[in-house]
Amino acid sequence: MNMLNEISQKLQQGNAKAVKELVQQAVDEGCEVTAILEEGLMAGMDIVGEKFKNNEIYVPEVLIAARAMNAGTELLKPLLSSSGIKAKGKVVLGTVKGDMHDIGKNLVRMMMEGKGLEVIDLGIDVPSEKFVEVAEKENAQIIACSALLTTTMNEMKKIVDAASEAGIRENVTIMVGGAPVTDNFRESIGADIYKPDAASAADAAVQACQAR
Ligand code: B1M
Repeated sequence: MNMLNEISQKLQQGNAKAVKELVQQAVDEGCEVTAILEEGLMAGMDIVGEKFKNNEIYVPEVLIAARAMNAGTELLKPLLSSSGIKAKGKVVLGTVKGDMHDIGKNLVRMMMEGKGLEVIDLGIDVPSEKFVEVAEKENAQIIACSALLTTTMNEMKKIVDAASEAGIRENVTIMVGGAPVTDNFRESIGADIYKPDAASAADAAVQACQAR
């Protein structure tokens, strides 16, 4: 098995220690940083994302794999910035105001980072104005918001309205998700993308960034 394949395999198994060692070894042996990232780490996370989408694995496995991914990307970060590789796009992510649920949101972040996006994670209980303020300041292509409560999902409409009021609506794709959210709901509030799970949210975010 080649080393990049081995990195992908160990990531899928959630073996952070092995991933870290293999990534270091690959760097030391002169392997290209982009290859380590794309053919090793991201390839592994893609498989994890697919399995998660198909209910072949569950939240704990994804979190463990994501931790292994982080162990690898931490090592590569300084090399990536010095090699001038740009992120595929910038996302401002958060759980909406009044909502403290963040497990799904964190999965979305990990999957997005696994796809090469830069994610600014605002955390939980984020007011609509904050999403818009940060997206504007950071020139983000995407605002991604998560809600787990039927009582807080209406905050998403406030985010769409706040983006319009700030004059940035045309410049930003607004993505919504979380257990109570549906595509009908997305349409009713004028948001752009609804995805039911973290893996498809990450795919859609990359596509949206590429389309801009
Ligand atoms: Co809360 N809670 N909770 N809870 N909680 C639910 C959501 C609930 C369905 C439980 C129930 O009654 N059966 C219910 C909501 C009912 C409703 O509104 N219809 C509920 C309630 C009522 C509450 C409280 C009000 C309880 C109380 O205090 N009386 C309270 C509210 C606090 C608040 O937020 N203000 C509360 C509190 C909590 C805890 C703090 C204890 C804890 C959260 C811990 C944390 O997140 N750090 C908690 C938990 C764990 C749950 C359940 C059990 C699990 C949620 C979860 O993490 N699922 C949940 C019941 C359930 O779902 N079985 C429940 C796993 C996670 C991976 O899934 O977040 O859906 P999820 O994310 C998915 C997709 O939705 C999607 O991707 C992920 C998978 O790939 N996704 C996106 C998520 N965000 C996305 C964004 C996208 C795209 C996809 O694009 C931007």
